[in-house]
Amino acid sequence: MTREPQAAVIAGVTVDTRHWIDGERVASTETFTDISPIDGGALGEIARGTAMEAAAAVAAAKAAFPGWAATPRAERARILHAIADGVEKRLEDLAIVETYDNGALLRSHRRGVMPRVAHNFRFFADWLLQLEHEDFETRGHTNHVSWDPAGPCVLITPWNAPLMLATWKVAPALAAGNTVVLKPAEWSPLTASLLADIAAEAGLPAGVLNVVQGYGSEVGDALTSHPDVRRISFTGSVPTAKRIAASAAAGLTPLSLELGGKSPLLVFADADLDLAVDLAVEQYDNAGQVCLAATRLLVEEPVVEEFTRRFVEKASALKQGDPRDEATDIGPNIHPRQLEKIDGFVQRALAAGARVVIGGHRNGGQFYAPTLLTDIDQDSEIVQEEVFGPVLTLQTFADEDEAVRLANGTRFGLAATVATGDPERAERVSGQLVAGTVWINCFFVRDLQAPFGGSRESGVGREGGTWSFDFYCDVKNTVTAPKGWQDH
Ligand code: TXE
Repeated sequence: MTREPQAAVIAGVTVDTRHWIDGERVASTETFTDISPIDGGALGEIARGTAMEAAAAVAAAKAAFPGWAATPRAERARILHAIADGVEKRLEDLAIVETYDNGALLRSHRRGVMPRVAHNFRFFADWLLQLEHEDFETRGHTNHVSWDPAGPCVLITPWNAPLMLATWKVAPALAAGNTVVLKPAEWSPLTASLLADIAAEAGLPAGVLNVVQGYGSEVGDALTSHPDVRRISFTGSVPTAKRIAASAAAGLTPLSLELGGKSPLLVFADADLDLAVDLAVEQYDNAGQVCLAATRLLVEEPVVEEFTRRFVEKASALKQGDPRDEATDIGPNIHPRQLEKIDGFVQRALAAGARVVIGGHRNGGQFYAPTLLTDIDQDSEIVQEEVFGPVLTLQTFADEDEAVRLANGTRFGLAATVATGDPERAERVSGQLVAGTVWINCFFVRDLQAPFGGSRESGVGREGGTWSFDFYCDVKNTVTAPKGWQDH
């Protein structure tokens, strides 16, 4: 249908549903309907971008690049802090809109996610100011290494933590002096639009941040194959990543990929079992739509019975329901298609002989019951493929070697969690795990200065602290001859 999208009003908050290109709102002739996972209701008509808007956004980013790149670091940092101020000022609006849009808990958005969004800007602003490579000498010559901005960056982001994941990329890209075209996921397009408003109010010049809405299949190629794009950063699925990587390869455009996972939680018999159970139940957060989630529970044989008993008791007490309700622990899954996909994985696992410990079925509306499946083979689909729903599997191991073999036995390598009371074991095991992040007796602790990313099919490259600047900058070495060189 051809319509002129303008705005959606979500619980009293107005969100412009057009693109944001070169400091202006731009409509598309076509729109798509954004649906809330809470009740399936329409939230608004969103501009359905085409190659034309993608090209306009990259052109705006290209035109704005020299000015922003030449802006002194202190001024760039000041504007990033002003964006963080704006996020904090509109924190409640952002939290509410995000909850309506992707169904994750309002209390998490209020207390965890949106404060972290502000922190993303503050952190990279401050990191920029202290970013120096040491100069060094070679036979009297000085080497000066500088972090030069790279150019327009295309940032493509998913729906499971929309603004959080977008700003992990937007903040370092802008801090480094680059300009940005952000393409948020079509299932959760709204907070990116609010971010554009906030950035403009904070004084970010026109064209420095652009937001293109639409389906990845329709605007994606135009963005990722554009010859003026200097960096592509993507968080999402493996198949889409491979397509983007092929497109980036054609233009030799550097890219960073943060993809899915099938991370293990290893529970050794010497672990604090209550802690291990807490860590396991935490994996249902965000209805299981977390790339880092430790969805494979690997438990040492002597404690599996007791672990399972305590897990079932705790997981059964989780309250599934309206994500706006403070008492809710698990909200809906993002989209009917995602629910379909989750149930497909579970039903195929059951048909292949898996046993349900808890759940294993839909739970009305757009909910899937928190599920634990056991009696499964390492090679089975449910162990090997990312479900991206509240579905965990339980396997046992006899010793450390088997634990490591099972843990490493998928094509992913994003994260791993180890529960053990033995520090030497923790060191030994973590040293053998293939994972970008290993947590020992904890989960989800993430300092922005730490490297974050995945091995194998979980990704390419790392984000965080210096690693982000390594990616978003063209690092240059300037070698100067000794004083008096002209006398030679
Ligand atoms: O992802 P896509 P989907 C995994 C998870 C989930 C599955 C599918 O297992 O079930 O992926 O999710 C844009 N060129 N993760 O289909 O397609 C798209 O518009 C350029 C894990 O939603 O990868 C969106 O903005 N862009 C993950 C973004 O890519 C394209 C988070 C992600 O969508 C494009 C999300 C194209 N050709 C899903 N096609 C994680 N790592 O956390 C699509 N897009």
